[in-house]
Amino acid sequence: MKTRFPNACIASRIVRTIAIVAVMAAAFAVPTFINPTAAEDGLLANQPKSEYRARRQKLMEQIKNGIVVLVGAREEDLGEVGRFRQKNDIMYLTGMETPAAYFMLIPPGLLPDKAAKEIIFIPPRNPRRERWTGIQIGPGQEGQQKFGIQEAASSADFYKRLFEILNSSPFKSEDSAARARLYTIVPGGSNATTLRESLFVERIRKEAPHVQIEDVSPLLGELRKTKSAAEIALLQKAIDITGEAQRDVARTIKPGAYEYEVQAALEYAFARNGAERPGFPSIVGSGFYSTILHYNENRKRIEAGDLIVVDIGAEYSYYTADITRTYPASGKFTPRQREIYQLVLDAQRACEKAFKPGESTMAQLTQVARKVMQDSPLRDRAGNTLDRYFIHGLGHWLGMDVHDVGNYAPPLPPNSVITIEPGIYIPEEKLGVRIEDDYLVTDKGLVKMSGKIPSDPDEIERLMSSGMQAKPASSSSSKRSSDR
Ligand SMILES: [Mn+2]
Repeated sequence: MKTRFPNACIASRIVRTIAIVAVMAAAFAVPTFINPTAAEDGLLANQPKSEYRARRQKLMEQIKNGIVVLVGAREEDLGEVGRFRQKNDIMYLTGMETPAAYFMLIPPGLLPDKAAKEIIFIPPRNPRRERWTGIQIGPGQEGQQKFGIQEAASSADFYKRLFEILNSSPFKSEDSAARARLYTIVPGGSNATTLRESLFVERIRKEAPHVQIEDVSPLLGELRKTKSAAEIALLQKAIDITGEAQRDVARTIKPGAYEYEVQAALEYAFARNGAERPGFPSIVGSGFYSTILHYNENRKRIEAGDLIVVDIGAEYSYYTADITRTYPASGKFTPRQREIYQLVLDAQRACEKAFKPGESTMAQLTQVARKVMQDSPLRDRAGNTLDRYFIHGLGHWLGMDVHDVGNYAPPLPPNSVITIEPGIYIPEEKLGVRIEDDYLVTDKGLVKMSGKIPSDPDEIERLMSSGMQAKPASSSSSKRSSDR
């Protein structure tokens, strides 16, 4: 397993990111249905406009019998403390961060005598509000120019335009198989973050009950599952920033420190390196809490002898890393901690080795990890093998969502990005170990994108001891050094 760019530092990665993005801009042909006058230059959220256009084109090729409508995020959805973040699906297709927007895609020939159309609906300019919010690009020429989209209409006209289409003849055909559909996000369950989509679906069901509504999520999931070079570059950047943060974690952990101090250090490393936010709540779990998978209160004092599971991911330009390391509070693993740590690492390495391009599925790799634990001579206090303490899935897609979208059943396709994160959690020993890395799937094998971040137990101990020596000598740290 080799890292792709083993010697690159963060700064050179930024240059590389820009270079890759520029190459991608040139590589994508302009689809014919798009307004050719739209500006070709410029990036949206660090990706070329042509990239978003190619995604819309791909989606349109798959949906010929209906329109697609997506509802964007609103500022008020995020409450008093939230900073605006666009919803991932609409962001993926448009690169548009305007609050309270809608997106519509109409394939060619669906409406009689009408060409294909892609429309964003955004709020009209409001100079008084812009004194508070800063400049918001409005509908019309400026919106079309800025977002490289065929039409930028006013969101005030959204429902009028939508119902005109939904009440046109293709949506009212007698033959239900031939009838045009409305493709949108149909949320499952009552999830607050998808509430706006639910309200949209409810309104259509009420006001246009004849319309057949289809969930577009599976199609978008498959599109988002495989990443372009520009997306991979952004993920690599998020991963590198997270690597910097894990190094700071190793320097901060010591007996007597609080979990939130570790959180502060790592989130400072995120911000310092340009990450917009953590991609998910940072997990710093020490002692017993190392065995709680999604512990993120981070309030406990770290005690000598604890293991600390640190599961974190920086988000950079809408793409998040997800990397877990496990550290010994005192800078050195106990023999018991080390043997379990090594077993988890062996399980991860076995998965890397077992991976076969075009064949391996996530379920098969999970079995590989499980078998390593079953075959190990290590036991719990009752004499059981330790696979029973591997209580979660082996990994997941990684992308705009930390648990990214897409079907897991087929073999892992080239250009998908996955995590491999075996873990063993033994509450009665207050001992949890998880090791999580991020991998690019290629047709030649896995590329470990987080390979520069140490995970070998000796390297972890070395990293921690260099951190302890770098600090002004306190009595406790000098004592720990002499213990070794
Ligand atoms: Mn994960």
